[in-house]
Amino acid sequence: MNAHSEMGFGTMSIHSGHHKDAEGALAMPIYQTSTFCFDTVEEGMAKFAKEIPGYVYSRGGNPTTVELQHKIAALEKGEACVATSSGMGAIGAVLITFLKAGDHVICGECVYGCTDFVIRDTLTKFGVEVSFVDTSDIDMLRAAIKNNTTMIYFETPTNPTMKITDISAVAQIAGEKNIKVVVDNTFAPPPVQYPLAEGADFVLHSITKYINGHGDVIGGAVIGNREDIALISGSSSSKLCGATPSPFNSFLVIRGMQTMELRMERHCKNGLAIARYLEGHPLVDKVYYPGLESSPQYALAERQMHGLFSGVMSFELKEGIGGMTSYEACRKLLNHLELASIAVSLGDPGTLVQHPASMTHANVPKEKREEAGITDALIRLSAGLENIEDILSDLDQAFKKIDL
Ligand code: LCS
Repeated sequence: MNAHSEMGFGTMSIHSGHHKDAEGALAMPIYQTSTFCFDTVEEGMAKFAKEIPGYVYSRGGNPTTVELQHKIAALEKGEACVATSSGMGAIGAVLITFLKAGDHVICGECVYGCTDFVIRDTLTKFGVEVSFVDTSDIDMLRAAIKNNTTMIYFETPTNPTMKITDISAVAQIAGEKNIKVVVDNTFAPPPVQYPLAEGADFVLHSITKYINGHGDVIGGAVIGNREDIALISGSSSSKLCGATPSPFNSFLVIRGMQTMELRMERHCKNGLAIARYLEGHPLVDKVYYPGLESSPQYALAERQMHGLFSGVMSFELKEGIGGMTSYEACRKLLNHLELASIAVSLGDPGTLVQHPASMTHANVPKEKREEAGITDALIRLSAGLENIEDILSDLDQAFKKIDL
């Protein structure tokens, strides 16, 4: 924990970190180097043996990336962090480090499409048993635990259906049985939600999204206790399997993080306003956003997400608009948007829309997709930082074009 850990979120995102630059540079320098020189063979030997501190090779550690790790750990109120070259790198790091053949993993029934693939396909190839369970249903989760269950992995909110799981309830059940709880917090990063404070063992992120916040980096991070993070960064996937971020990307994320509180407030405020607009629109059938008072999970979301919720939501259109199926109507609506971009990703400055069934979750088998609520008519929207009137008027003009 660093000296700024008791300060407000906005202060911490600027001042947390440990780097004191030898030249006095205020901004974190980019140590764009693959390797580090030793004055003597003896010094190199001592650094490799970890008898003295210091950098040896950037796959194993780099000052710019280490500074980023200190900052992300501080933001999540965790002891330590390992940054990775992508969110999938962070997920792979946790799975590879802490699972072995014969273990059983419970994964949330609805997770990002590539996560679903890695857990369903890749893990099982290595002899890990997997069950997909709706973790928002605590009784179902409890019933799914077996003697060999060693990890419960979930997203809250889920991508793209925005379902919430009670992290502290899961942590309580898992704690009784020594099962590790891993929460993907990509959709609701601090200051929205703090999974470690709710009892999770690990929190991970695609920092590609809100943490970098500018749509120009692919990156990931895992945060947890010092011993567990040392296992990942010292001996397993990030160092030996090579999912290391570039120093330049680490620099960009450090820069992006400094405005995170302001950005998150605006993303969430715009998100709520758009969700309310969609809920009141006569052509919209359902809106999935935990910040709507009509959401069955509103009370839990309000507590766990500190009333901020997220900037992401999904929605379905009504059947029969202009004689179209809701699937046809949703494609047409997206094609008519002028300000919002059709693009996968979220947490960017600009509003993004996408069609999960054919894009982010296309590799999830159709039957499983539909069980999780990812229908062909579902649209996901990530509220950007634009002025809300402009986002709503863009939606308005597109709705008018499908309702001729
Ligand atoms: N976890 C979640 C919840 C995600 O949404 C994503 C990517 C990842 C992990 C993986 O992170 P990456 O390797 O891309 O940094 N989600 C995407 C999405 O919904 N649209 O494009 C990517």
